[in-house]
Parts: sequence; structure tokens; C-alpha cells
Amino acid sequence: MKIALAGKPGCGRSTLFRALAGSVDADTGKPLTVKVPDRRLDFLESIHNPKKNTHASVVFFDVPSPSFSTKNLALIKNAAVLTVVLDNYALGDTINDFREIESELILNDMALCEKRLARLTKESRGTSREAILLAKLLKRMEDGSPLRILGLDEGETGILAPYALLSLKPLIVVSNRMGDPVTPDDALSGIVLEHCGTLLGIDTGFELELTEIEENEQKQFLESMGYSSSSLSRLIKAAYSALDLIVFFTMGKDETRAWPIRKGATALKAAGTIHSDLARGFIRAVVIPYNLYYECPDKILLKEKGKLSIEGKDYIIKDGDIIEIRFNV
Ligand SMILES: Nc1nc2c(ncn2[C@@H]2O[C@H](COP(=O)(O)OP(=O)(O)O)[C@@H](O)[C@H]2O)c(=O)[nH]1
Ligand SMILES: [Mg+2]
Repeated sequence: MKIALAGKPGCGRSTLFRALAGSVDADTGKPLTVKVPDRRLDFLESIHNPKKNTHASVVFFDVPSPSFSTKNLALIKNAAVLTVVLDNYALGDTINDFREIESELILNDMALCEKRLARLTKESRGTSREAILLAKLLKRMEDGSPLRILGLDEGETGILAPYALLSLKPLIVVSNRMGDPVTPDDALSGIVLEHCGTLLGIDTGFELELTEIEENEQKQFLESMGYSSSSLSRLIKAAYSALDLIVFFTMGKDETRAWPIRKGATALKAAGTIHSDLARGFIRAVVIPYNLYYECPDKILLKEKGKLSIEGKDYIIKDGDIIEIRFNV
């Protein structure tokens, strides 16, 4: 999963990037791949002691200034989630900056939709499903609505997917140095909510300083300042939630592994995520909810107690399910 970090010059984007990298020397010109921290996976690893423990990962990009130039927009288009950093520590006016950036995204989307619509009209396809949709979207964008607030259905987002429209991307707004938790009466929080974004307060300067001290002291420091967890954890959690992702696990002597998957995915889909053979030859899934396994990390005992669920291909995967696919190819 790719997450773009964008914002106005001096907003603290690179400071956040370095804090996420856990190093003041991190090269902001390169994508940063980080493991998704997961205590549940750590527990599974401690039980199985496997040859390999595979975390889910995310990739952060620091989109250079100006973040919304044509050249840099390509970087944002490439990302699954757009994170906009707002300067709330120095002279920044977060509400004004947010509005400006949002307009930038909308204007870019409008230009693209207009171009595409003109082309469809020229090819006498002005009454096609796509053309009608584009005309509808343009009308809303003219009124200042970003596409992510329109509640488009799957068919519509499917039509739009090739255009990677910016204001349709899941949005996380980082108010740099606003403190945590975000106060609900804050004007910015109201606007971000209206725009269907997720607002996080992150003190990027403080988080970067934290990377300089011992790891076990970091947690204590965070808590003493009233932060629930590191900016990395909070950003990833927000991104997973914005993308409707949950996690299931597989475990064994060779590998314990976390697999992100869309909420609502079936056991068959999960099987295919692991390997296409598992989907092709799917027989059934053996499912153990993580909490059950945490309390009794012994599969044989769980089986004797009748606690293993045997599920078919239409079973809906739940967050934290530990699954084993029985298959035959
Ligand atoms: N005190 C303080 N300084 C910050 C914070 N975030 C950024 N800065 C400073 O603001 C300047 C610009 O930050 P930088 O991350 O390079 O901005 P960018 O242009 O968005 O990449 C740097 O001198 C940072 O040290 C913060 O949360 N607190
Ligand atoms: Mg920078």
C-alpha cells in the first residue's frame, strides 16, 4: 500500500517522513517501506518460532514541493491514500491551507473530467454511462465538492478507476503539532469530517526527537505526553480504516504472516490472496479467531474442544481470523 505525504512548503512533511523512518538521516527522496506493527503477529511468531515472520508493509512517499505541480501529481496519483500535512506549529492557517489544497485537487480532477467528456462527446458517446457520470461529477465539483464525499457506488468508482482522480482518494489530514486527541470542537475537525477525511494530530518535531532515544523509553515518553501510540501506528491505522482493510493471519513452522484484505472479503478471496492454487482448489477454510488462539495457543486442544470452525468459500473473513486453507489441485 502506497501512502503519499503532500503539503505546502514547510508544513513539516519531511519531518514527518523522517519520524516515520525512525531516523533524522532518512533520505526523503526515496520511498520508505515500513513494516506494519502488529502485536498479534508478534504473538503468533513467539508461539511458532517460524523461519520467517512476514509483516504487512506500507510505502510512504514524501511528495516534494510544490506537491501539486503536474510533475508531482503523478506521485500522488500512484498512491492508494493521500496524506496532507498542515502546518499547525508555526504560522500556518490550517483551515485556509486545507481549503486551498482541496481546491487544487478538485481543479485537477475537473480538468481531467472535462477533457475526457469532450472526447466522448466528439466520438458521439456523449450519452454513454461514463459521459453521464462525468457530467454529474463536474457539476458537483463546480460547487466545490471533492469526489470522495459523493458516496459513489462500486460501478461508478470502477468506471473512474483508470483516471486515479485525486479528490476521490481516501484522505488523511495531519495537523502538525495539534496535540492528541483531536478536540472535537476544533473548526478544522468539522471541515475535515465534512470532506470525509480522517484528521490526526501529530507533533512531527516531537516524534522525530523521539527516534533519538531508546526504543523502550519512546513508548513511555509518548504516553506521558498523552499520545496513544506512535505517529506510524496511528497513520497506518487511519490508512487501513480509510481503505476498509482488515487483517487475517496464517501460521505454521515455516512462516507466520499478516495479510491485509478488504472488509467483506470471502474465504475464497483470502485463499486467492495467499496463492491462486489455494483459490482454484479450495475445499474449506479452518478458522480460529485471534482472541481464542491467544487464550489457548494450542490447535490440537482447540480441536478437541470443538473450537475450530470449518468454513466454506463464502465465509466472510473477520479481522484477526487465523486461517488455514484446505485445498486440492
Ligand atoms: N518545532 C517544530 N518544528 C517543526 C515541526 N515540523 C516541522 N518543523 C520545522 O519546520 C521546518 C520545515 O519542516 P520540513 O519537514 O522540512 O517541511 P517540508 O517542506 O514540509 O518538508 C524544519 O525546520 C522543521 O524542523 C514541528 O512539529 N515542530
Ligand atoms: Mg521537505
